[in-house]
Amino acid sequence: MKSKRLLCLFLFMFVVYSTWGYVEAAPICITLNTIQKCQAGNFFGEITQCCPPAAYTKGPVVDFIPKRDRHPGPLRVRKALQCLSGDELSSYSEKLWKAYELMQALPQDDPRSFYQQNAMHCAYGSGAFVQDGTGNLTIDIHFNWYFSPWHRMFLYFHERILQSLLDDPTFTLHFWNFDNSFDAEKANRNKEGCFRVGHFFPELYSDPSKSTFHANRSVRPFTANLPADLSILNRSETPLRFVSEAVPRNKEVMHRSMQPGKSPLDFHGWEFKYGQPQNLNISGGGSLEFLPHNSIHRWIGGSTSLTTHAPEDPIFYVFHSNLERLWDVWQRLGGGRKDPSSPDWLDAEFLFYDENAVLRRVKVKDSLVMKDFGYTYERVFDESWLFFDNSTLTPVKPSN
Ligand SMILES: [Cu+2]
Repeated sequence: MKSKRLLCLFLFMFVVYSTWGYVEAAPICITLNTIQKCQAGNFFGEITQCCPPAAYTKGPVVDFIPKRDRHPGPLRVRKALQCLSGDELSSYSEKLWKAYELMQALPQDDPRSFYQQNAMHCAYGSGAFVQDGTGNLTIDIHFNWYFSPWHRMFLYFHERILQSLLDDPTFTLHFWNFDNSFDAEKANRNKEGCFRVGHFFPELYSDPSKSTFHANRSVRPFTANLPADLSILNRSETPLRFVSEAVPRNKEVMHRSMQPGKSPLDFHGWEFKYGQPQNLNISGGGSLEFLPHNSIHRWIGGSTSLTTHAPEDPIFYVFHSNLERLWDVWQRLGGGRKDPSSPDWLDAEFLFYDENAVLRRVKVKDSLVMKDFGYTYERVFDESWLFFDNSTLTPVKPSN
């Protein structure tokens, strides 16, 4: 661990004192220096001011190793929102709404506040952070291979803050199972899990009187019986109006996005290393980020379609929990699906604020095993896209 810290320090010094202007590729490391030197961001022309509050940039920084540090006790289960019912639905709704009320009531300059949750994502996503010692090379966690690990860590600390505000370490952020377009309840009556269609916008996030509501959305999430459209990005702003149209296309998008690919980068996105300029090409995103993820952002619309504002809508956190679940599913499918093995990815480090507003440092290599973070996901009907009947695509089977 110490040697990696030294590696980051060495790289910083190397660039500062280098007279050749040539930088060896290495992992991106966000340090206290990075946070302290945060600047106005620029997201495709939108000038952003989303740096962490100055009073919280002095440190200390505490390492967080999920496998070692996670909460004791059984794994918490993130459940599919479409299957919550009865008492479980009532008690979960009350807690969820209360948690966001409390988070939204925190002062804007508290790193745990709802305002700062968006700001952190914005800082990491609009070039507000500059790679240490490079002068002007900015950082982004979209359109490249940091997408999945960074968002997993971000959600994890977001959930820890919600738990702390509720004073309930068992509180769990559930997920919007937007990829499931099939009703498989009858066929799976005796199996444990959720087999209901999941592609409609979750009702828990649709009530204007509740803290999980967000008015700045397009009409699509508010339109009854309109399924999420996972290929909207590839066509136009007009979503598929009927379930019969959306189902086959969603299935195809999901199947393709979850393929092994020719290299791990097909799933994870383009490499992005220390000393390289930030990539602003949307095609740099891996198959999960590029199509289902970007399509859901656009389909919800409003502020959710903007990187700099998307986490202002609480739905952000439950559709992203489904994306990180899908990373876990992809890993477990096997068949050549493997995360990158490059140290330039594995040794990258990011900083987040925890429930005590303390900066925590997590490495990509410590974020690869979901269960290390202390939770798992309810079984859902991934078979809805797993066995795609199309001769041009290779059918895949789950390994467990
Ligand atoms: Cu993001």
